[in-house]
Amino acid sequence: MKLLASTILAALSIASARIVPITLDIVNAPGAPDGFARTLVTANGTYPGPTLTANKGDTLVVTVHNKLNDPDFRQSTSVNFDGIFFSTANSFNEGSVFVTTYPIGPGETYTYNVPLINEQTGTFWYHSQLDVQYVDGLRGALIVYDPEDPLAHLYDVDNENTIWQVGDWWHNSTLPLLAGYEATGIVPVSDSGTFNGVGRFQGGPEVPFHVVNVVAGKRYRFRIINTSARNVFTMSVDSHNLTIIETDGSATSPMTVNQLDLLAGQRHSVVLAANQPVANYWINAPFVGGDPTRNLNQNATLSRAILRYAGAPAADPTAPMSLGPAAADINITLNLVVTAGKAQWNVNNVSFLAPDVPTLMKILDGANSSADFNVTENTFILPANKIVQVIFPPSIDDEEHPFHLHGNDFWLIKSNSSEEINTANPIKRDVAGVGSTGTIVRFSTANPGPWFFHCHIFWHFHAGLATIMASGLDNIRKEVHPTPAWEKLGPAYEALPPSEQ
Ligand SMILES: *[C@@H]1O[C@H](CO)[C@@H](O)[C@H](O)[C@H]1NC(C)=O
Ligand SMILES: *[C@@H]1O[C@H](CO)[C@@H](O)[C@H](O)[C@H]1NC(C)=O
Ligand SMILES: *[C@@H]1O[C@H](CO)[C@@H](O)[C@H](O)[C@H]1NC(C)=O
Ligand SMILES: *[C@@H]1O[C@H](CO)[C@@H](O)[C@H](O)[C@H]1NC(C)=O
Ligand SMILES: *[C@@H]1O[C@H](CO)[C@@H](O)[C@H](O)[C@H]1NC(C)=O
Ligand SMILES: *[C@@H]1O[C@H](CO)[C@@H](O)[C@H](O)[C@H]1NC(C)=O
Ligand SMILES: *[C@@H]1O[C@H](CO)[C@@H](O)[C@H](O)[C@H]1NC(C)=O
Ligand SMILES: *[C@@H]1O[C@H](CO)[C@@H](O)[C@H](O)[C@H]1NC(C)=O
Ligand SMILES: *[C@@H]1O[C@H](CO)[C@@H](O)[C@H](O)[C@H]1NC(C)=O
Ligand SMILES: CC(=O)N[C@H]1CO[C@H](CO)[C@@H](O)[C@@H]1O
Repeated sequence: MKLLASTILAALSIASARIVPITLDIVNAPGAPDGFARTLVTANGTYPGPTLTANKGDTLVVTVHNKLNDPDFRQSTSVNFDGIFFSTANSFNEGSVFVTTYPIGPGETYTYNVPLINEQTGTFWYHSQLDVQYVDGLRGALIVYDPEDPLAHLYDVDNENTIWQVGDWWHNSTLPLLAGYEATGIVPVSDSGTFNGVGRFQGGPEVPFHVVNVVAGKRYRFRIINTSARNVFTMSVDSHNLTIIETDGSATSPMTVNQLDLLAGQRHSVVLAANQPVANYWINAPFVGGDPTRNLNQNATLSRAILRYAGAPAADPTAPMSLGPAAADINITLNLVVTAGKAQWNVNNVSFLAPDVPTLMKILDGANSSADFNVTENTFILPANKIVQVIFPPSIDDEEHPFHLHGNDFWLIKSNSSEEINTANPIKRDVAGVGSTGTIVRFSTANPGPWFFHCHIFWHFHAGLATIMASGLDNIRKEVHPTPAWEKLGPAYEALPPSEQ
């Protein structure tokens, strides 16, 4: 009897598996996600592309017609189904160009046959896997539903309207951005963040924020996808908690938080109980990624959407656009990367080289912007009297780097030894380990100066693992009056024979 029952069940589940035919036309299309008009690379003309859905065990048959024809963009393409498992036998349909396949040329069609294996369910996405092409817009959600979801009792609503796609957005297209990156080593800083394809930039038009409609009394499963190419998004909803029930396609034991960070390529399902008074509430999606002073269009506060209860007016929330607890005025992400096989370290792809003329002297002589410093000086220009948050994403090597700030101390918001983010009563110190789990610190620029911020392993320091946090340059010029003895050091040093330098 037992054997028979399981045979019937197996037969039933095979019978319920469907073929899901999907057509995607990859086209150049005009768009203005954050109000700035440009040409995009899209699936079916929209950013994000159409949401693809399937059930556990289905087979996606995705026919991609490459209709790209704009010579200002790469015209080949390829689609990867991010997070979806592929069997060895089917690895050739996985879409990674020059790893598992070739690109699809313009005018060509390819059909990806994607059986969903291993009972995989959850929140996924698809994107171009040709170089950085997805930055131009070819990104979209892929949801694999579980008709027998063991977590179903935790929520009432889970449909195409409960998907939140947050992404970073650039006004320029990837070919010039890449050229700039290759020339300077500076990863392009995004102009804006988008929430389900809409956003705003500083000084831009007031593009209506995306509205998420809810009905009081119901519980919603929101599937949040970071479709960004760079930025880390921090999600929260005013007056509401979020209960995380899925990360990256795996169910988790429910954990309630008031905000969550979406790290590299992560997806989360969260349950939100619409249990507050009928009104409009902010969904906050501020992001960090690179030095915001390198792109004055960027204002992470404008990255947001509206949670609107049925019965509330069609208006913005009346609450201020808060920055979250103990807000940082400026976020900087520092990525530490070693060049394999070489004694070379980079911070944000720049290997620090000490300038010939000291930074302080350059500032006293009028240097006032990044352009006044060589890229290799990795000098961050910061305003005075602000709180600067430095995020070190998890680093990949096996050594913890003791990062040390000169002239000041910092608050240790997240240490490498803990997942806890403490903005309430963090300790203060001036050295913190940066390692495989990521570190966050905040410092104040109330004491302006060109302050070194570097790895205290001096071999690494020598190999380029250093930056300069230069704050309040006008204040420095006002307050620093070097002595004649200091003024003499430079000419005296320059006059030395190399053997004595
Ligand atoms: C994409 O557009 C094509 C052509 O209009 C259409 O046949 C197809 O169904 C669309 N795909 C999706 C997933 O909506
Ligand atoms: C894109 O980059 C190119 C090259 O740097 C520049 O000439 C152009 O003005 C940029 N366009 C936009 C929209 O930023
Ligand atoms: C959110 O969670 C906190 C801590 O568990 C709790 O004190 C608070 O009442 C919750 N808020 C809402 C709106 O459920
Ligand atoms: C978001 O996802 C993209 C794509 O996987 C990833 O490159 C980026 O680092 C992620 N942003 C972060 C760090 O959250
Ligand atoms: C960013 O936008 C918010 C909301 O409009 C505004 O309050 C803030 O001043 C802006 N930030 C900057 C640096 O202008
Ligand atoms: C800095 O990042 C935090 C999240 O870690 C965010 O709450 C805050 O809004 C960001 N601030 C700015 C100015 O972008
Ligand atoms: C230096 O730059 C700041 C803005 O970053 C500006 O307010 C200030 O006027 C500049 N100072 C000089 C001397 O140009
Ligand atoms: C600037 O950096 C480049 C390497 O990127 C180096 O070759 C050049 O000598 C530097 N110039 C100065 C003035 O330091
Ligand atoms: C901190 O980082 C180091 C180096 O990356 C790692 O070996 C160590 O396990 C990390 N500590 C924790 C608690 O994760
Ligand atoms: C300034 C700098 O370090 N640039 C490097 C950025 O990364 C590329 C690719 O790894 C290198 O070729 C550059 O030298």
